[in-house]
Amino acid sequence: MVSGRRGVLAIVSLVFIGCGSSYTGGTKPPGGGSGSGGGGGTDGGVTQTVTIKGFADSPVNLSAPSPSTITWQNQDSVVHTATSQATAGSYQPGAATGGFRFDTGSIAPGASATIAVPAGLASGTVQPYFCSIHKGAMMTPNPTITIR
Ligand SMILES: [Cu+2]
Repeated sequence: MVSGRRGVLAIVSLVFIGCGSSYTGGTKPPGGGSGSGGGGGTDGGVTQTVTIKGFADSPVNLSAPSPSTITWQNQDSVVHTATSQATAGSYQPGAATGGFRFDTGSIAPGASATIAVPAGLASGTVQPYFCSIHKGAMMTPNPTITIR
């Protein structure tokens, strides 16, 4: 009987874990992880986080491998996006020459969104982006991703 109860508890906790994993509310230490050393060779295994707080993306210029993954974490009380633009200040969705197009869509307060940096991008390529809601009203209106 005890074992039966344990079984139920195990199932319940598994369900909770399952739900929890889809919500990326975990507290990752922002930025600092340049020392992600070791695990080389995994395809796109690098994930970096940009924090949006006080209408500012931080770091404002992110250096990212190709391929890799970037997550934006919205710590403001308003909705933001991270949307690629062809030219800094155009505030029109697009991609820079040799860059890549992306759009997180609306990121609710407290939520996060992830995009993939595709493989095969040339080192040194600069891809600017913007918040499609606040545009020039952001403290960092034209943050960038630079392929390293
Ligand atoms: Cu915004």
